[in-house]
Amino acid sequence: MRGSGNEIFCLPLALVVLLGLNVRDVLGGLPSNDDIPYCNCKRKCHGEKKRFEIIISHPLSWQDALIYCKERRMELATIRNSQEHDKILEELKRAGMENGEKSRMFWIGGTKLHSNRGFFWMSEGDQVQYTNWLRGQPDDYAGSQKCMTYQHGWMDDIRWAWDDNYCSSALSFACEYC
Ligand SMILES: [Ca+2]
Repeated sequence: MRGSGNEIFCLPLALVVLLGLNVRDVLGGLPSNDDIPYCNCKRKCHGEKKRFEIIISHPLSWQDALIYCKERRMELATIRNSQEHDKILEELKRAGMENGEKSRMFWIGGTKLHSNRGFFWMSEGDQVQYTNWLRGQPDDYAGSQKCMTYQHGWMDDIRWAWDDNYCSSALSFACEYC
């Protein structure tokens, strides 16, 4: 029917869409970050306040580990200096993994997947600067190792340090939070 009430409502809505205006802007403004549940997107987690949680009960691929941490409002762990390395060693001790028992390697949040600028941290997108690679690593073995693990070394390099590994491998992993 011509001139129905629907046309009166639809015309202004169509104009809003055509003009590229967000309907939410028109109808009362966007929510602030405080209104979005579980959003910690602006919060940095560095230094003293950083805590680690090592998950060894259900091994995941690097990508799934990333999602696991994020979904719980954490990040796949970042290690930005030797103090943070010492702190994760303390956590390994607490978890009874000090000498590579229970798990000899676990994911942390560095990758060079889809990157032409080398390893970067997923939590903030910043390039990895402090490094702690095992001897001979990263070797990008077979051109397929793009994700970062902590690994209990072997032979003449027995310590917890980093190795690049296959992102699809199911491994333990470490999340961080503040
Ligand atoms: Ca490697």
